[in-house]
This record gives sequence, structure tokens and C-alpha cells, in this order.
Amino acid sequence: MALLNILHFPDPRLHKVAKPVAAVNARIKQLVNDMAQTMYDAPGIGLAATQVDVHERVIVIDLSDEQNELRVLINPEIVWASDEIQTYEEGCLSVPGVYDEVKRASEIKVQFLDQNGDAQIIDADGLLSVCIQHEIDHLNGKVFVERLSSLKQSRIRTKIAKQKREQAATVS
Ligand code: QAP
Ligand code: CO
Repeated sequence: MALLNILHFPDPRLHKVAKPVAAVNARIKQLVNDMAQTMYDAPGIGLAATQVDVHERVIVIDLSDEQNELRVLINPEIVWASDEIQTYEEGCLSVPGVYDEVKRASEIKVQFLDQNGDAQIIDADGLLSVCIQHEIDHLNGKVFVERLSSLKQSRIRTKIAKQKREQAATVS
């Protein structure tokens, strides 16, 4: 297992569209293990392969406090979404320190392959629904801040640039 490097917004590689996984083989299983370890180490509740510069359609999610309920979604497809919308304050491992409210479908039905390559279909609502939609956005090259108003996006870019300058000045 290995910890992977997480790309940070506004890295242009976060805008690449990920390709479908052709076969859930040993290489993909290794990627899943490394992504899970990277998410748990952060810690975070969701990570898409795009965020670790692998442009294949793989997501890991674990909403549990004990980090013992790993969900793996390969080639996820939203096959149904509710008209009802929910608002959730989202964050992202690729945009540390930034949290803001995003509106998304309340409930979704998602089809995917699990880590054994078996087809699954689940209904998700609440935080799981938000998290799956957030991570599928990553696979499509979209970061949650790009769903905010352009004023908010420009404030976030300014804040990140300032953090980067301060970090550079603080390094021992
Ligand atoms: C995506 O996000 C998500 O800013 C997963 O300093 C978030 O795991 C989906 C994190 C909220 C739905 C709702 C963020 C860790 C982790 C930070 C994460 C930070 C440290 C974010
Ligand atoms: Co994210």
C-alpha cells in the first residue's frame, strides 16, 4: 500500500475527464487500496482517482467514524436523480480549508462495479448522495468550487494564492 499525492485546485490536471475502467484487475485493486489509504490518512470521506492524477473512473468513499465502511465505485453512472434538491456544505481534499454550500439532487440511483468487478445498483440519499455526486464530478473534471458563483470562485482563488505565498515564506 502507498500514500498517493493529492492534486490541489487550481491544478489543470483536475480538469481531465477520466476514462472508464476496462477490467477490474490487480492494478485497479492496488489503486483502490492506495486511494483508500490516502483518504483515511488525510482524513477524508471521499476521493476520486482524478485527485491522485489517475484518470480512470474509480471512487472510494467511507462515511463511518471508524473508517471501516469502505465503498468502492468503479465506472459509476447515475441512472436516476430526484427533482428534489438538497443543500450541503461541502469540502474537498483538493481544496483544503474551503467549505461552501452546494445544491444537488437529494436522492440518486447509481449503477457501478464494486472492487470485485461485480455490478451493483444502490439508492443513495443524504450525505452519501452528496458525496457520490461530488466524486463523479471529479471524474468529469469538475471541482465543487466550480459550482459556486463566480464571485465566490474568485475569492477562493485569491485565498489559495495567499495561502501558497504564506506557505512559501514559512518553509524552514
Ligand atoms: C467530499 O471531501 C465531500 O478542507 C469529500 O482541510 C465533502 O473528504 C462530499 C477535507 C463534503 C460531501 C460533503 C477537507 C479534509 C476532506 C478539508 C473530503 C481539509 C481536510 C474533505
Ligand atoms: Co473533492
